[in-house]
Amino acid sequence: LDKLYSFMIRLRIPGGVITAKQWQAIHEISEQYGTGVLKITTRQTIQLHGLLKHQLSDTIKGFITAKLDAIAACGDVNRNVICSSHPQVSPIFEQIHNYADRISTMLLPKTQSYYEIWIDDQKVYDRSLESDPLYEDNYLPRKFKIAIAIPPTNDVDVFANDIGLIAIIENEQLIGFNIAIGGGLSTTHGNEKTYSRLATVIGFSDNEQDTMKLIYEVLTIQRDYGNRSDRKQARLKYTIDQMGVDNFVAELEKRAGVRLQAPRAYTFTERNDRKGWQQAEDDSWYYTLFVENGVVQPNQKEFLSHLAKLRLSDFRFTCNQNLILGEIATEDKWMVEKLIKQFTIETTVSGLRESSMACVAMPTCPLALAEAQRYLPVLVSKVEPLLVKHDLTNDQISIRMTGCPNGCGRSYLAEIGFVGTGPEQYNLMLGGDRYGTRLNKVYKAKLSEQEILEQLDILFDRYKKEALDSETFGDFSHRKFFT
Ligand code: SRM
Ligand code: SF4
Repeated sequence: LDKLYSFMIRLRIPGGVITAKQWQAIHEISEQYGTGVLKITTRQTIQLHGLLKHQLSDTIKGFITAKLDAIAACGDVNRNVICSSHPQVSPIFEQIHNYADRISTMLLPKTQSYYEIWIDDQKVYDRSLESDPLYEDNYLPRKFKIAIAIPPTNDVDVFANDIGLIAIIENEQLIGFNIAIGGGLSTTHGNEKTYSRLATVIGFSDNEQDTMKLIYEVLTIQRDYGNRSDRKQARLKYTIDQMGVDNFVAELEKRAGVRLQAPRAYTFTERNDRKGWQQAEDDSWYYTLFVENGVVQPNQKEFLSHLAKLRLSDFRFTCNQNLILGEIATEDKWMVEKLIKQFTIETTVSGLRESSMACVAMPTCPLALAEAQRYLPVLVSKVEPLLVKHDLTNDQISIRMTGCPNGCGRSYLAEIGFVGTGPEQYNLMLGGDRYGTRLNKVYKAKLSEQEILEQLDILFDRYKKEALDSETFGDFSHRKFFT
């Protein structure tokens, strides 16, 4: 008897928007071939587990028929390009959002082997047409990530990316992007040479063609200078620190033939999703559904399937692992409201839970040292009474957990971060800010649940008594323990 191999598939959905028809296809594929569980990821897409080897070809054909693909969703290439999700943040949201798709397309590997392998195993393209000036024969030394933030929201955690674009908007016009490079979160326990790094803002570009050239050439520099002998030093953040930011920028400007301007001012004042009903400038309606840690619950899945069949909305994934039902016409809103009631979708959760995020970790992630997605909801239920005790119930403190130091749930950018160190054991990280612009640091290492709860009890008590006016928990911890 052969082994029963199973796989995970992650889709490439730049900017995270799909049609109702595509949602229906994903739903059906998950029922027919997967475990039935749909997981919204921290990079605005969806992944399915438990896909069996002998059904893989049919599964991928199903996605291709729905005009969905998994190309470059993993591997040493540019990954899913993410973008702020809430159209209400700007009247020119759509214009900026379109960049996600264009950048993703520009940076796709040229090989057509995906279709060759999964459609019919026939050579469908002439290899000579596949030469790839970007990835050449070696691809990148490591994965590569790009995010576009539309201030005032930093829902994408723009500084965690190899390239971060910050849209600069004046008088409701896009005047260009600040460009940040070299963000990345992963560390390795016990390896001092690894570190989390926020992307450095290197300048501003006011011309679309220049912006695209600059993005492209950051990748070619990483391709040519990135470390190919030590995988732990291969991300762009290490290449930049090895070269020095100024040298990197000089090389970038030379390759792109573009001179960067001084960065423009911007402010981030939010990171969470705007839950519930919101209306955009064009009067269409958006409903944001809280999906705890991105795991779509059975009642949510049924609701979404019903809704998808009615074709009343599109479906948008957020980098906070939630789901937005978008572009709902005013005359259709009542129907969506009716379904929301029918499937008991509207839930009230605490500010803490709403601001929580966890990576997958156990049981499917082979790198997990501790639980995350299955355990954070339990821990939050135990922390909530502490917030009540200290009269902090309405506080939206960000709390994130990852099962290992790779940081897939971006725990290094939380006010309260947990990084798994072993079974039922976590580093408690403090001092990150609420909007993803400052990294946290280890406050106490290798804590059990009981120790975590004891520490948080003491910390909330001190925060309540010693915080400055409007000081967030993250800023308070940073001031008290790390300055
Ligand atoms: Fe991740 C590897 C899950 C976002 C840093 N990540 C993995 C793997 C594929 C484990 C593996 O290599 O075998 C995980 C699959 C678990 C499973 O069972 O499904 C995994 N990463 C995820 C997701 C699904 C977490 C989630 O709960 O949403 C996220 C998928 C995003 C997507 O749609 O593409 C996810 N991963 C991230 C992020 C956050 C981000 O990009 O904003 C990070 C930190 C940012 C960064 O890249 O620095 C992240 N994942 C990693 C790393 C460390 C990379 C490094 O620089 O060393 C690994 C391990 C690796 O690449 O060797 C990793
Ligand atoms: Fe797995 Fe670690 Fe990523 Fe969590 S942070 S999904 S445990 S690789």
